[in-house]
Amino acid sequence: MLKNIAILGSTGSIGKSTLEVIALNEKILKVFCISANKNFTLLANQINIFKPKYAYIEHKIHTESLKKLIEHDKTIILDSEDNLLEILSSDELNIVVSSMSGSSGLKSTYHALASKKIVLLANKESMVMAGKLMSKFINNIIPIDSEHNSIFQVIQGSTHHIEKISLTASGGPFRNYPYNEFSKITKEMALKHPNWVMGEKITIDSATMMNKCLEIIEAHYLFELPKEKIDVIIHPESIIHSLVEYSDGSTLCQLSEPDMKIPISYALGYPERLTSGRAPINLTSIGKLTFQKPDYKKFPSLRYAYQTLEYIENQETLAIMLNAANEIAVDLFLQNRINFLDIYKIIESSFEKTENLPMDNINDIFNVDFLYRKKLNEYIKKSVLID
Ligand code: MN3
Repeated sequence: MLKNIAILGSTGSIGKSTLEVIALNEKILKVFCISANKNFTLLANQINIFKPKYAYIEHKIHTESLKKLIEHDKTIILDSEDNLLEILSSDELNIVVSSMSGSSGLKSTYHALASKKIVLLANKESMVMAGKLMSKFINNIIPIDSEHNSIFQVIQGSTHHIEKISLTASGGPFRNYPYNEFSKITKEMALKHPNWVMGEKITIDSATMMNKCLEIIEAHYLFELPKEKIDVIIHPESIIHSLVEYSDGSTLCQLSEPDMKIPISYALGYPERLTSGRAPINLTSIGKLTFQKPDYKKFPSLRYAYQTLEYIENQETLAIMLNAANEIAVDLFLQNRINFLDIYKIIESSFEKTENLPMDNINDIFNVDFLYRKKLNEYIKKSVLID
């Protein structure tokens, strides 16, 4: 059966890899709809090559320029977010790849789930913000975050007898960097990830290890495991993408090159396996794999995840605050307006600013997110972190 696919965030790193995998498997995968934030030249190229039925650019200022670059009439350019959401519930559509960066991905991801679509989830922020609501649709979510995808591959739908999962982490560019130099870390230094090529937001998250913090929360919801059963292990080579430990002493895992096309192709083909364009790893040429315990003093981010999960049952808005604080801090760091350690300072300050507010539907989540961002911005201005 031909699968019709929508890619939200097609010009980002995950979106581009998804299109590469689709091109290798044209007989079974078809691009139905693509959307991008503002990169209209790349979006136009993608439209010219893949001829999707629909396309959408979020920054409407670029809609006309986009239309001028399209060389055929097979694609309808949608002119509003509402139209995009309508297409996401179309009967013709099978799979939605949620690959936008940050909290902006939540609305369309949630809409796709509520429309009973299979969602391939790369946008971990939406799971962090709305984990409880999204859990209702857990059987329709296939993770493409490499760690969670590897666990998904291993457990085959059952968390029976799991003692613990260990999310592997490369440790980012500052794994061996002296802690007393952390305040001097620049944006350029932080944007150089040793193993993965990714967008700016997630690359900074990897440098602060906030990425792993968000992934712990993501894993909690995806696999319905308590925080005691979720661990992190540093594995600088990024070959093993996570470990699942069972009560009988067995540990299972999935190994591959650090290339997102592998988890993406697994998720697109599930339950079959497709061509990803990558060959299996060659262990004799890799030689050795190494592991370390994470350094909680250098990277307090991991602690934030456990702190959040400890109280989340009674204080559901905690994870929204954590995510908002991180997004605001990363944004300021990318603008060179705060230093690296200020990112942690902003996040740490955020914990005490949460309230116990009702979170019964998706709009409640947007309202809380809006309120918390306002609070955070006021705090940041007041505490002279920025001028
Ligand atoms: Mn990951």
